[in-house]
Amino acid sequence: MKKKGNKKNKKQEDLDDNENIYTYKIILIGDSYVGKTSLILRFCKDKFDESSLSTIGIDTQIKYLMQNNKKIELQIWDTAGQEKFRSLAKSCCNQMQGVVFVFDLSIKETFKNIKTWYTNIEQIIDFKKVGAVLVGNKSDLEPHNINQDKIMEYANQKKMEYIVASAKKNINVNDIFSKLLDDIMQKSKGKKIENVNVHKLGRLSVAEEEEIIKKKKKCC
Ligand SMILES: Nc1nc2c(ncn2[C@@H]2O[C@H](COP(=O)(O)OP(=O)(O)OP(=O)(O)O)[C@@H](O)[C@H]2O)c(=O)[nH]1
Ligand SMILES: [Mg+2]
Repeated sequence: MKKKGNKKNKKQEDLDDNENIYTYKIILIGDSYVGKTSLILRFCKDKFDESSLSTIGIDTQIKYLMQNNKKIELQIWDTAGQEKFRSLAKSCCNQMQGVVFVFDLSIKETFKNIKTWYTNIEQIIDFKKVGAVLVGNKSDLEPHNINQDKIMEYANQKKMEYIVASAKKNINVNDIFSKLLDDIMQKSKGKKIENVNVHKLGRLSVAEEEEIIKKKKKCC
């Protein structure tokens, strides 16, 4: 006798990708003041705040987008770079499918500290399964005082894409998220991704879904 559960799973697998929405959780990590919140604000709202306040604990944002013909609900976790919040930021990483490591191109120390962040996070997540990108932010603040070859070498060694970006001038910000999603999808090809929620939202466009979320937010 066939089990009911198996039948249901088969049906779920057969659903057309157009009818599904994939929820991915990603997190931004890096020292305080490197521009994590600003990159998220630029990506989600196309805004920039010169006097952005330091994040306290963790913030989250949701962005709907299309990637590789898949509807994606991207849950973006914004961590606080301040020393006192570091263990909290690290502890959130084990639920993530992707990590964005951010440093400030104009402050050498922030790149050095990425190595420490990476080593700490590597203790709790496996980067063979979890996507990662390295971002040098504030590219508008020329000249940069960090040796780009060293950064490239580090990124190659860790098999991460390295993206030079500016939240202020909106340079390569979308690239950060699309390259990370590519990496996540590549690493999870043919496998079931842990913690990924796939659900049916109907045949709505991404814009229509964003509209629904906005309305929901207004009434709650
Ligand atoms: N010139 C320039 N300034 C930027 C850029 N991105 C962020 N900033 C500024 O850098 C400061 C810190 O930015 P935040 O986004 O708050 O930094 P954060 O990494 O979120 O900091 P924490 O929340 O404390 O961890 C703010 O004054 C921003 O306006 C950029 O691309 N270029
Ligand atoms: Mg912040």
